[in-house]
Amino acid sequence: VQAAFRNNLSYLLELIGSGKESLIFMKKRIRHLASQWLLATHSLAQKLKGRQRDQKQILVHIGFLTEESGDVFSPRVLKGGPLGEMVQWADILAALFILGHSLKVTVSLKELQSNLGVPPGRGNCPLTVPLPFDLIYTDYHGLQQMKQHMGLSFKKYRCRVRVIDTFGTEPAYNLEEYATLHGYRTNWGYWNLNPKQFMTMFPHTPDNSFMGFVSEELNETERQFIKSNKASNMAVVYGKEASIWKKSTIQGKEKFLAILNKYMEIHGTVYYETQRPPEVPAFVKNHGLLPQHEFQQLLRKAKLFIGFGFPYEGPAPLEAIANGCIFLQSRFNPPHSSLNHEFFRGKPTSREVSSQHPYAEDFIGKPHVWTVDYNNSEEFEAAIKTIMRTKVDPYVPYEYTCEGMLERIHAYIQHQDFCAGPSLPLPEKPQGHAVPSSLSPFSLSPNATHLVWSHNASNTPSAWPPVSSMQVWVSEAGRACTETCQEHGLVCEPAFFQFINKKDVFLQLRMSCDSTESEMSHLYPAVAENVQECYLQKEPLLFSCAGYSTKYRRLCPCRSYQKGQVALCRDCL
Ligand code: U2F
Repeated sequence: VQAAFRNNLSYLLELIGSGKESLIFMKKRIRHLASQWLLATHSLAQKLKGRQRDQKQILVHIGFLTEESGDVFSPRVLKGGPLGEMVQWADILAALFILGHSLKVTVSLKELQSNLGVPPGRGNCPLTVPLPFDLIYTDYHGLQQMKQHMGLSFKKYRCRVRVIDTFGTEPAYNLEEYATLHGYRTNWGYWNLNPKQFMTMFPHTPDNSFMGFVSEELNETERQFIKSNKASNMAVVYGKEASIWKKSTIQGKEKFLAILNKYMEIHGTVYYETQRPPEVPAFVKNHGLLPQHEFQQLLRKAKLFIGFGFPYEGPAPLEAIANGCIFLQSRFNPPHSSLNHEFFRGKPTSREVSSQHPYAEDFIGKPHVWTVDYNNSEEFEAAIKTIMRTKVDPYVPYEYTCEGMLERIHAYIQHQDFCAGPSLPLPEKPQGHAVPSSLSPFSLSPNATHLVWSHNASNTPSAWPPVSSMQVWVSEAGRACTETCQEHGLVCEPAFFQFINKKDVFLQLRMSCDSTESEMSHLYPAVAENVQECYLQKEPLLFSCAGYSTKYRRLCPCRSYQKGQVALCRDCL
């Protein structure tokens, strides 16, 4: 069945159900963004020009909102608790619905069971009926529930699952056997999924798929209005819970708040019950927690949105920038990660977070984003002074617009298939003779720095993203493929590892291999240059953009990407 774009969101609101504050928040958001979604639908429809799109049967099971996993978020919606996850789920639901798919939404175990066809009270009996869904979007909590209640079918159907996973899951943590042997076990488990089945809030780990959310775009009238109404001396502090003011992850807050107070009027939206929270200094104008729409109105007047180091990687800085603010944040030196910071401890990633919001730092940057050392009073004060003089326009990166999100999810749904095996046999046997270069699909670039795909169309494997967008680079020792690709204006593409996991590729790149082994390691394919040993990957689930070690130079499969839509290469739609 062809999927037809929908032009009305009211049926979705019925599907979502009611009762919980979290659901009320999500529905309010969907209602408020409805006109933006519809405009975006129109432009995407034009871009896709009536292309065939299959309608999928989709189950959305929001595990963290189920009573069975504690639902700690719903009671905190009106008290300054995290809203980022709800922002994202609201947008995912809107996008899937607008793209014309058939949706079921569940937020309790009972509903999950009845949708999966498990008779109530028959807990973990193995499912014998076929799964009535092509795709299931859920989270780590939901995954656990499905494993418990789907019996043997879980293994069979897990390739249809997509896991919404804010901070990301690196391959080394995902594969049970490997995680257990090498100290990558975490509370979140190891699910042996294809790492691309994990979908993140920001495009921070190319090993996972970037799902994202949307930030409201302003029309011309609103942009003009903002320009003439900005108060150049008004700052809003990022953080809606008093605890953020108390135990912010950066030291000496009093000092830099005092500096800021010399130049600007400081506003906050910190939740309180009856009295002003004692953590918030008297000179701060606190509005209390605002409804999302009013919070965004406040940002329209403000010049500066300032972060105290927590929360990490939330939606608010993008909203501030979309409303014409400059975002000022603290650099983390050394970077925060699961190895050194409580918040990330036990999360299935070793990613190093270089500031409160690395996406804002790396993908947006100046003039919208200033990342400074808060311990350096002079640097901090100079930044404030410059920010007050700097004019910026409201800005939303394309990948965070409604159209960008629709385009990306459309591409994933039509092209990502984790139920089919890899399209080439894996792994290649390292023994025997190397394939003569004339048969290799790659050719060496003129300056001999990297390989490009050069095979003629008839031999090109049908992969997504298309292999024509691939370049193969070798990392420096100690560098990950994530950064290596980035250095060349590209992005690491794990789907391409299968094509470069070959002895012949080392030879073509003029790496000398005295021996070639095939082993399980999230660092392979790689070469240990000092001993001239080359290593191929034995386990496709361990292909990792993120892995690095000073012992190895890694083979990195990179691809081009569209500016403002890093998830897609040219010709990827
Ligand atoms: C992040 O969660 P948070 O909810 O703390 O993220 P924020 O960036 O603060 O923003 C969430 C939304 O809260 C809204 C605002 C944002 O869309 O419009 N809001 C509001 O409605 N009223 C107000 O007064 C102020 C803001 C992240 F998203 C999570 O994934 C993490 O778990 C969490 C901890 O790192 O940080």
